[in-house]
Amino acid sequence: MIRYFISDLHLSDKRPDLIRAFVHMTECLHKDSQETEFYILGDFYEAWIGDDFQADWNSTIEDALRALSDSGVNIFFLHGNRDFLIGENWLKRVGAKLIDEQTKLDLGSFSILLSHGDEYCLEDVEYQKFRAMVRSSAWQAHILALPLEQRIALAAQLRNDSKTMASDKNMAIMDVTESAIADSLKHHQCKSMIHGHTHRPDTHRSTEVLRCVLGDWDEYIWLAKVTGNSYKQLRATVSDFNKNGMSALEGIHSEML
Ligand code: OKV
Ligand code: MN
Repeated sequence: MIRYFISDLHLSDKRPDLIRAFVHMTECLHKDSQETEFYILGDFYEAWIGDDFQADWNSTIEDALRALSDSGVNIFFLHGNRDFLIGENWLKRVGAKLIDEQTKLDLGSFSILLSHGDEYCLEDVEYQKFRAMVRSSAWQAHILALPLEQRIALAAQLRNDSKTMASDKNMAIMDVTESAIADSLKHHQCKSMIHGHTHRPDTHRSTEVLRCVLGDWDEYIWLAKVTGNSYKQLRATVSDFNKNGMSALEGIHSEML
C-alpha cells in the first residue's frame, strides 16, 4: 500500500503553472499494481465558494481527479480554511471521500492523525472566532443561498481583510500551539500527525510525538509518501516538476513512523 498526502495547493486561475503540476502529478499517480490512497488535507483551492461554481480551469482539475479515482486510487479529502464549502456534489464529481477534520488513520502497529492544522493555531484568538463562524452549518447555509456573484465578492473581500490583518500579526501566533497537538494526539491515542496550513514544511520529532508538516505549493510543490512505516517528504520546483515529472522530486525529510 502506498499513501500520498498533499495540502495547501491553493489552486486558482491565477496559477496555471500549479494546475499543470497538479494534473501532471495525478497522471503520474494512476494506479498500477500497488493499492494507492491519495489524501488531500485541505486548502486544495485558493477559495471554494460552492459546488455550483464552474470554470474551465476547474474542470481540468476535476477531470484529473476523476481520472485518478477511476484508475483505482482511493481519494480522501478533508476541509481546510479556504475550501470549507466543498460539498457532496464536488466529492461525487471527482470521486473522493470526505474525511473528518481530525481523522485517525489506523495502520495496524501504528496510527497517524490527519488534519488541516488550523484548529491548532490557538494563539490567534481572532482567527479561531472567524473559523467557528465559517465552519458553522448555519453560516454556510446562509452563504450558499447567495448568488454566485455575491459569494465571489465576499470571498475576495474576506481575503483582503485577512491580508490587512496578517501584515500586523506576528508570525508566531500564526503557528500551531504544540500543547494543543500533544493533547489531541493523546486524545486519539496516536503518536504521529500529518498536517498543513502553516506553510512551514518540516518534521518535528520529540520523545513523545512526530509532527509532519506539509508544504504549500508556490515555488515548490510538495508531496508526502507513506509506505510501511516510512514517511518521506518530497519536493520539486514547479518548473522542474512540469518538465521532468516524478523524477524531479527530491527527498527533504525521512522518518520512521
Ligand atoms: C482568514 C480571516 C479571512 C480572521 C470565503 C468561500 C465565502 C473561502 C472564503 C476567504 C478568506 C478564508 C476563506 C481569512 C481569516 C479572514 C477575515 C477575518 C478574523 C468564502 C471560501 F464564504 F465568502 F464564500 N475565505 N479566507 N479573519 O483569507 O483565509 O481571522 S482567509
Ligand atoms: Mn490553511
